[in-house]
Amino acid sequence: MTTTIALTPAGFASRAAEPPGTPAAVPASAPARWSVAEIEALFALPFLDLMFRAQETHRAHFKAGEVQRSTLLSIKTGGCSEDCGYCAQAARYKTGLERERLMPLDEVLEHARAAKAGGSSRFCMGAAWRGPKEKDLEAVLEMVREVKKLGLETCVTLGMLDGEQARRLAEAGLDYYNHNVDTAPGYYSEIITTHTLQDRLDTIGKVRQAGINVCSGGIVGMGEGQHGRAALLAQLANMEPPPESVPINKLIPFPGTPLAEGEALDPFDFVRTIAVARIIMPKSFVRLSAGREQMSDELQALCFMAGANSIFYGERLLTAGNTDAGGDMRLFARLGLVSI
Ligand code: SAM
Ligand code: DTB
Ligand code: SF4
Repeated sequence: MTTTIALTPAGFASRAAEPPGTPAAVPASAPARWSVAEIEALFALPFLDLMFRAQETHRAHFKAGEVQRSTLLSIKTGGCSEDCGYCAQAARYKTGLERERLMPLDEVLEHARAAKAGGSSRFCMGAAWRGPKEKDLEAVLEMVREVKKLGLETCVTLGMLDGEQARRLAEAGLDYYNHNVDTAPGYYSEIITTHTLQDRLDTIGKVRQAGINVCSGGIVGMGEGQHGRAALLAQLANMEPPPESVPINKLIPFPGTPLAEGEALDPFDFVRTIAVARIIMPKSFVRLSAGREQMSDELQALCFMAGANSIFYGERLLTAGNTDAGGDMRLFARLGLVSI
């Protein structure tokens, strides 16, 4: 993939078959399966009505104001074989990122101790792989065992897994596996061609089967449109059960990637995405994820009101910057948010 992706593929973002003003059915209680049309109807609610419903749902399932904090660490940066159009770590894009080897265990533990001392409850280790090779997996299993001993919850994101790899991660005591579906089913091949959405779903299935909690979400602001955001959330909400943790990332446009030049998302559409995720996945932790560094305190406060109850905490995500911990703690204090 060398050219910039067209951000509004013909026939995708618009629902031309429906006349404008078609009455939107907004179910009052959760249906067994959410249709994309029902989710679009939620997106179409007046902003304040949507926020009210999201708050009601949030308070019925969680303590208002409690926010979980996870710290991320890139344990293997860059040089990835895949062509995900948003990713600074894909070897094929000239993003200026230096490829690094797998981080040694002692260095990982130093970061984990700092995360624990800073108040994070979960430590997430990410690797820029299509999937782990045997030697790499062995090293990651050791990291999981040792990080757990520090009293932190563990999460890893290593790309695609087979059943045996998932089983071994579970045996090492892994708490969460992050594997995002990333975008709408109908848009996936516009963004990624080196693996399929079905590959991702297969890995998620294996993680579930191994008894590991699922962390799966996506990225918004890649030109998917409101229909695309509804379709992204539909596939998450209709998983049985939905993921325990749902990261909602706002695209960080990296120079050199095919998605570097797209039109920025309206911030209220980002907040709407959080609110709809909260309503249709009432028991999941919804994580306000990538893109927070570019958000004002006021916009983040709206995201918390919309039902976000988890963040990535610490000055780095994987390769991109994140809001600094001091700024986050000041914001928590100003808003009366409590870390869990
Ligand atoms: N290679 C593994 C994989 O793809 O699952 C793990 C690492 S990958 C970087 C983890 C997730 O980071 C992706 O699924 C994507 O949702 C998110 N991500 C990557 N680049 C991003 C960007 N530029 N903006 C927002 N989120 C991004
Ligand atoms: C997720 O959904 N977001 C995190 C985590 N899971 C691994 C990653 C965000 C990456 C942002 C871009 C970067 O740092 O390179
Ligand atoms: Fe980036 Fe993961 Fe895609 Fe590799 S598989 S290019 S690390 S998002």
